[in-house]
Amino acid sequence: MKTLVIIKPDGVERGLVGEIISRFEKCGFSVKALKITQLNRETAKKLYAVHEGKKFFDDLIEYVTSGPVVPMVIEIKDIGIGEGIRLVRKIVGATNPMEAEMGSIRGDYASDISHNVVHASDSEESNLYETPIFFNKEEILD
Ligand code: 3AN
Repeated sequence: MKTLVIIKPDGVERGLVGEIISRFEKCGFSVKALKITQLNRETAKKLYAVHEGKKFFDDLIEYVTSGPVVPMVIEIKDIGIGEGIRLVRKIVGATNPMEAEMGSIRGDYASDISHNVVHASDSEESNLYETPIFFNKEEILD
């Protein structure tokens, strides 16, 4: 299965890009597409469309456009999409860093729900929606 992970502006600024990629690689994932880019407001709103209208939406857009992000498509073989996404979420940790297990990326590196270092697609549908925001088919290796 393949899925999308984004290192958010705080993760890039704090120099955690290598560490985060390494955690996925050590778990058996390989990188199939990778770039560094800065989101404009329109793209950020598209990415987080499910949160539109929530009280944290404006701050979320402000934050995710505040600096470079590193989106990537990672792949793991012989695992179905549902199970693979569950594994990615386990490596990433819970949305609220206070609930994220130590040993997960957010458990180890985040303390604030609004600045939680990484984003990972949380379902097959969100992956299908989010991946093309960053990569076209030709940019993702087979
Ligand atoms: P995740 O990133 O774990 O998939 P989502 O998609 O529910 O979580 O939320 C997207 C982002 O919105 C989170 N990473 C976080 O930055 C922000 N967010 C979610 N819930 C809250 C909240 N209650 N207060 C502030 N920010 C939030």
